[in-house]
Amino acid sequence: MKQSPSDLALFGGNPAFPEALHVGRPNIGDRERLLERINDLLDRRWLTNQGPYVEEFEQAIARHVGVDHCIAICNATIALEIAVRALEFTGEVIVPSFTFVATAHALQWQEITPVFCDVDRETHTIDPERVEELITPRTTGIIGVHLWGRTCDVERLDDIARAHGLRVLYDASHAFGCSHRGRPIGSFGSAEVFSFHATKFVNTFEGGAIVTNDGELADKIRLMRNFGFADYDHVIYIGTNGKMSEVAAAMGITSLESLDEFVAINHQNYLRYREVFDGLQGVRMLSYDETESCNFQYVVLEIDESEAGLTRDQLQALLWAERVMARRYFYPGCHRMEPYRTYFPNAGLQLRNTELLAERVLTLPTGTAVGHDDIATIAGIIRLAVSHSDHVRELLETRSVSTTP
Ligand code: T4K
Repeated sequence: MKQSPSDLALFGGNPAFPEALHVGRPNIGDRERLLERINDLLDRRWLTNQGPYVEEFEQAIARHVGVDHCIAICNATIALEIAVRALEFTGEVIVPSFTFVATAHALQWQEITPVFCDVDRETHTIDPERVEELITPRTTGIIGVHLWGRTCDVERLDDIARAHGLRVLYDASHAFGCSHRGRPIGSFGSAEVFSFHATKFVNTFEGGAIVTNDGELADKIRLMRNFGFADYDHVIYIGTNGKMSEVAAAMGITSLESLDEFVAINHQNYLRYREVFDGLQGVRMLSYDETESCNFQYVVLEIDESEAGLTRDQLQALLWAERVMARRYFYPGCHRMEPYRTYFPNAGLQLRNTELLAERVLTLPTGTAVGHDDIATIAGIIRLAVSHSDHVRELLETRSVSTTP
């Protein structure tokens, strides 16, 4: 069960935050335009099943990332499942463990074995060197995750895939609006999947999309998204219901209109956080390559206990008590979640960087709901905690505050 800040109340909450500050607080965009669009779709009485807003949203996404095909889906998890099936992955697929569990579930749900691969210590993305070691005769594909919007080593992954006759799918849930060597994320591998969940900087409440330049694959995905219907009463393929609703697409279109503003705010927040954490021992903030397009939607810290004097979990407990709901993405790593921990109890032995990062990473609130004053206060709490780490540890122990929220 998730705990609320009051379960952890240590200092009784920070007066600067009468309401908790959350990671993933949605960006809303132009509320009036959204409501106009909702009125339009109600007037039209066309609420789902490839309505005009979904068409418009798909075209806008395809244009934005420079691909031929965008298929809007009800969420990124179903999008991954459909893409996995459309790419005819079977047997084993190599995937990082340091990701949101949906990446692994999309495979296991279809009885395909996710073979967990370690990530690179610096980039947090799948390590191509390790990928090669995991290829077996049963391997049919690789899923790379552009974690935090920082892109995978797509060139190396492509080379490996080509050499072994594999296909690559990218989970680009974090990477809409990002680029790799100047090319927008969306056209790498056989297909890429975006998430437009409420917590993403561009959102459709719930939503996702598959983008590809492969026309045949796109046709298959469109069929799969709609029960395999090729026409009225005419089913030619196995399919599911992966459709996006009109209200979701209306939110998406509205959200896209504010994309530049959202990125600018995330960027400013990122720069502000960098400034305030500069030189703070044991607290390392992940940087983004500013020569690339970037959405800056995650502010990611690595806490090194030996220097900070506090574990990541102790710091998180303190922040929660102060109503800053920092998150341990992606703890504890998919391989330590069910059913994978039962299936592969020793997987961690091969996942050194994953294990390390799962213990150290903490993400902080950003987005349009977070102001510069909030950032200064959050940083102030963290600085204070690190500079008085002995005292904080003692407090956490004496007040028996759980350090594992
Ligand atoms: N692949 C990757 C790499 C992903 O990160 C994700 C999703 C997926 C695939 C699958 O995409 P989708 O199928 O969801 O489209 C959240 C999101 O639900 C999830 O979409 C996201 N990644 C993941 C990183 O974060 P939780 O379990 O952390 O959600 P929850 O309910 O704890 O909310 C997160 C934070 O956002 C909280 O601090 C509260 C805040 N929040 C959330 C919602 C929904 C709000 O303030 N308002 C809201 O409306 O998974």
